[in-house]
Amino acid sequence: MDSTRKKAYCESHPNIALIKYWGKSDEEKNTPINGSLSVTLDFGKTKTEVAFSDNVQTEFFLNGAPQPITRRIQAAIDFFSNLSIDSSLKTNSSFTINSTNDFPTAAGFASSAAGASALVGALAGLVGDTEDPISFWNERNINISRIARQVSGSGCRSIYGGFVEWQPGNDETSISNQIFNENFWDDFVTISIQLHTKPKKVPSTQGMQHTVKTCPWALWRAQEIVPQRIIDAKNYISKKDFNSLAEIIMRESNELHAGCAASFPPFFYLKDESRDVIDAIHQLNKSKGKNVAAYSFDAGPNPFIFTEKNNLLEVKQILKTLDLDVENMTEAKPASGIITKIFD
Ligand code: 2P0
Repeated sequence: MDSTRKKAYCESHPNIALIKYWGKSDEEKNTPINGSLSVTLDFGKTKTEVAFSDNVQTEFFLNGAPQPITRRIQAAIDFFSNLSIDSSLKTNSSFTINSTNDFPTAAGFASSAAGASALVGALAGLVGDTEDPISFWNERNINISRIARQVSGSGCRSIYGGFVEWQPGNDETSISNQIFNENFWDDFVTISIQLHTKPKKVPSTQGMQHTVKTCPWALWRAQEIVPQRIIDAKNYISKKDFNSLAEIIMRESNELHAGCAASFPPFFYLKDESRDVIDAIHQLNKSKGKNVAAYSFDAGPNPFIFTEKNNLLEVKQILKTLDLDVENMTEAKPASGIITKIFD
């Protein structure tokens, strides 16, 4: 069988950061100013199929529509087509990449993390001719989360399932690791609320660069606050101590958005409705005498609410009492990392 006729398929889930990445130490290599910690969630998946191509240029289609090959996507393509570690793996080839998202369109996800992870998982599977690209490339001293990171920072965390840590460091050392798999905390539930809002004005990449340059305490937070939080969060997850983890999750979200507001000029992702959700969760937690729910916001106004199954009904009831202009509300549980298949 001519291995160049094979195709690789990879599926990957999105992830939400409990401890946030919001700044790069090296813009070209896409390394972060601090570590982060996320949970991979089964809100939907990106499915990517990659084949070798006889064309000069790689072609990339997303949901059937041709896409530009960005510098960062090109970096992953170049990596897998110009490998110098093993001449049998050298392809010098271009690829045809077909990617689809089955996210409920209203789930409120930026799909870049799952997209980057599925792309790298498929390229790594195809070039290695393997359905276990993580191990295959690890054995060759290549950590594929590093390549996913170069495509999109948060993408390196979607390589793995469950709770995942992304280490800061340089191009070689900034990789992700699974801390606990997707079955570890079965009661951990996430609700995504998609509000009726327009697309965000400030893309994440641009927003985080601006924050690092102009928020006077952005680097201080990265160096002095986040490292201990990661240690604490891992400890609380290991004990399934939702009450303590919830405070970290909420502080992390608040500090990301405070950093945007403390940038100059400031910029804002949260809306009044987002703040109504924040108030409601704090009121609920106060009435319970402990944190039974936590909110987190990415670079947008849409809340992600974390809770445990036994409190899910009550949390949903509270959210329904708010006068939110909701387009969609979806629930998710921790999901697996990449799944790769090879076929002819
Ligand atoms: C995160 N976000 O930790 C943070 C929190 C959004 C808010 O990672 O420039 O698409 O491609 O590395 O990963 C979104 O930014 O940015 C993000 P790039 P990315 O999940």
